Amino acid sequence: QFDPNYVDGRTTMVHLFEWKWDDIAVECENFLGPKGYGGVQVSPVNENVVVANRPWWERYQPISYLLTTRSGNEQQFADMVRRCNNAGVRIFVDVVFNHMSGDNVNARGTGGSTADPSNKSFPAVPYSSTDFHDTCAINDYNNKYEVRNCELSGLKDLDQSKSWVQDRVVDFLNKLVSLGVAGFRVDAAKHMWPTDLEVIYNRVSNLSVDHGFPTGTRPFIFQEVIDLGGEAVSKNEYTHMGVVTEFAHSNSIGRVFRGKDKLRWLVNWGPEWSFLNSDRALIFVDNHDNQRGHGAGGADILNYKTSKQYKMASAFMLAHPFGITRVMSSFAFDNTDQGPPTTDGNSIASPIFNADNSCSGGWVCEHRWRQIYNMVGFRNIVAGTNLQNWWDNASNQIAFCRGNKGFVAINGDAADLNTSLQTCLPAGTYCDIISGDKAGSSCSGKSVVVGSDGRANISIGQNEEDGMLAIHIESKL
Ligand code: ARE
Ligand code: CA
Repeated sequence: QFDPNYVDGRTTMVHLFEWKWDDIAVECENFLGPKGYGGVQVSPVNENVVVANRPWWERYQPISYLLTTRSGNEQQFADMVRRCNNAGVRIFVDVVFNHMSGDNVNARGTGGSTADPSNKSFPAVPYSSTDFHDTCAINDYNNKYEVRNCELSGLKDLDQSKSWVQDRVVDFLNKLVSLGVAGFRVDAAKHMWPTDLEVIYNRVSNLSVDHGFPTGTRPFIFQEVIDLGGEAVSKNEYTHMGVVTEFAHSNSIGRVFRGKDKLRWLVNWGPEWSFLNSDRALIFVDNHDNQRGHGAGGADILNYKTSKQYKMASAFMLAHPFGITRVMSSFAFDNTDQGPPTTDGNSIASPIFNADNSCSGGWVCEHRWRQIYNMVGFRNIVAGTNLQNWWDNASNQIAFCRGNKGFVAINGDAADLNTSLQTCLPAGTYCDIISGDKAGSSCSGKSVVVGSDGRANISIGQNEEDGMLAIHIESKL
């Protein structure tokens, strides 16, 4: 439940927010597999309420556990999981079972089911009012009973201590396991009692041997618990049964790369920043909530719109040994409710791919930015090594090695970085994977000449497109 179950040599998942299953299948084969991504977090797969103007968040209002959404149907989902597994890429499902839909008259679901959420009636499951907590609102995050037994944003709050509810949820999760998924993001875990979750998790089957998982493999479980301190519910209540989303990481990395904290202080990045231990922390620069002002973190969170700082923060996260990393892949948005690009106002549009790997058609595809996917490759290559030879200029210029396999330098100062640094790499000429790619014996970006003492002259101008540089043993020319 703590292991992402990646294929050997892979370390990082990407959240393909609101992508369609058919598009994800192709992406696994054409891009994610070849570039070394380990998995995909997909948007919720079960039927949700249809909301006028189709905001993205309608998918967090379940109507049933039928596998039909705007991303595709069950057959398309099954096909995607099979093809991604074949490409060496795992699928993690965002599962929503703290609640069902909020109030909605004549609610209709994406699979055609009807429901009467106002009366807590969801016949397609079926759930009726006795399966829910009494109606009350969460107003006080210092009261854990309220946080767990009342309604988050008016969403009808399921009672996970009821065996009927447990059975329906376990059936749903086991169905996904039988289709070959590798684990789950548990939405709103903070709003469910750990003892109830434990019962549910323990009843989930081992991963499917028919889909290539070794006998006895537990699903990877990462739980969405927002804990920036100062509330009744602690992230530590959940770490004995799975990994937890570390929002303090998202918040802190945003502050640092927005210039509210110095890069030199990153020297002790990890639990000393009050993060969870590395093997329990699911980390990210931004997620689908806080990139648009939902959830936690507010204005400190970086997203694709502040692209230079965003890429620097992502490079640091991926270069640093701490945590289990997730890359966000967004659609472009102007307001916080806006849903994904569509062809007709309803059907989700497919991304369009440009010659330089980037996307258009309303999709941002941060995971296809060279500075990000090359750092995913970097993380795979240096896996298992320690951070060593930390250097900083007592301000915002930093550098470090990952064993004798990789080196990264970051310049967050309003001044050029131009100095000789220890790279810990064997002598030779290396291609900087941030400014370019290695192709055969040539490099489309900057080259770095490492001497027999491991030192190299490192130069990152303050006005360069990117504020970092990275080389590793496989980028040697
Ligand atoms: C929508 C409308 C609401 C309406 C509701 C019901 O926006 O106005 O009342 O529907 O009709 C997402 C959106 C919500 C949306 C919901 C359902 O963000 O806006 O509501 O879908 O469609 C808390 C939770 C945390 C949660 C965040 C958003 O603890 O679990 O709020 N995050 C997950 C998902 C979200 C999703 C849900 C849960 C619901 O990632 O995408 O909501 O399934 C402090 C606390 C945090 C708290 C935060 C914000 O920081 O520490 O715990 O997070 O404030 O309240
Ligand atoms: Ca609850």
